[in-house]
Amino acid sequence: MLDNQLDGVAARLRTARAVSVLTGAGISAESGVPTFRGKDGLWRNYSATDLATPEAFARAPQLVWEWYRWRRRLIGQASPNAGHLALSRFERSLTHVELVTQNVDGLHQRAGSRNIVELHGNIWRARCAEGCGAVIDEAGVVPPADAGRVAVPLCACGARLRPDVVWFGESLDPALVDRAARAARGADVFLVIGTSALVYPAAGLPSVASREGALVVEINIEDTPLTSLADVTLRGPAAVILPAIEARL
Ligand code: BV8
Ligand code: ZN
Repeated sequence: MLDNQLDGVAARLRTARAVSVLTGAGISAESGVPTFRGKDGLWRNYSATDLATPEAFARAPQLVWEWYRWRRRLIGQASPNAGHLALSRFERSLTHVELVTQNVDGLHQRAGSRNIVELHGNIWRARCAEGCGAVIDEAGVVPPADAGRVAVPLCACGARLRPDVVWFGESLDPALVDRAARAARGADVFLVIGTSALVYPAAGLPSVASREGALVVEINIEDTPLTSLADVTLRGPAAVILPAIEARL
C-alpha cells in the first residue's frame, strides 16, 4: 500500500509546475528537537501555550528567556535530518518548490533550503520588545548550559529584547501570510509534513490548496484534523517518507 502511494506521489511531483510544502515541529522531531504537543513535551511542566505568549513575557520575561535559551541550546546541538535534507534537494530536482514552515528552529536553512517562508519567525533572532526596530541575529550563538537564571537582554534603546517569533495571540506578518496563501493557491501538489494542524492561520493553508485543486499529501506518524481532507496520507516519519519519495523521483 505505502509503496503504491509513494509511487503515485512521486509521479505527481515530477509533473507538478509548482509544489508547496507546509512543515511543523514533527519534521524536526528526528533531529532531537521536541515537538509542541508530543509526549516529551517541550519544557519542564510548562506547555508552549503557557510560555509562547506576550502575557507570559510581560509577567515573567526571565522565565520565557530561560525557555528560549534552553530551546536554542537543544537546536544548536541538533542537525538537519534526512527529511530536511530531502526537502532541500526537492528545490533542485522539482520545477518550483515553496517551503512554508511554522518552525522557528532554522533547520530548513541549515539543510540547504532557500525558498522559505518562516510564518512564526526564527528563534535565532531577537528584536526590541518596544518596537524601536532593532533586530539582532544570534544564529549559532548557543547559550552555555550553566547559564542559569540570566538577566533579560536589553536593546540599545533600553527596552527589553524578546525572541523574534510570533506568540499565540499575536498577528503574523501579513506579507508572509500572503506569500504562504499564494503558495497554497498556486500549488499542484501541497505536502503537509509533521504538523498537528491545530494552529491557525497556518492550519488553514491545506484547505486553501485543496480548494484550488492541489493534491494534498499529509506526511505524519498519526492522524490529525487534516487527515480527512488530505487526498493521500503517508503514515510514517518524515525522515523515512521524504527520502523514499525522493528515491522515486
Ligand atoms: C493569530 C512560535 C490573529 C513560537 C508558534 C481558535 C480557533 C482558531 C484559532 C485560534 C483559536 N483560538 C486562538 C486562536 C489563534 C491561535 C491558534 O491557532 N491557537 C490554537 C492553539 C487553537 N493562533 C494564533 O494566535 C496565531 N496568531 O491567529 O493572529 C489573532 C490575533 C489576536 C487574537 C487572535 C488571533 C499565532 C500562532 C503562532 C504561535 N507561535 N510558534 C515558538 O515556537 O516559540 S506556534 C507553535 O505551534 C510552533 O510554531 C509549532 O510549529 C506550531 C504548531 O505546532 P506543530 O508544528 O503542528 O507541532 P505539534 O507538536 O503540534 O505537532 C507535531 C506533529 O508532528 C504531530 O502531528 C505529530 O504527530 C507529528 N510528528 C511527530 N514526529 C513526527 C511527526 N510527523 C512526521 N514525522 C515525525 N518524525
Ligand atoms: Zn529598542
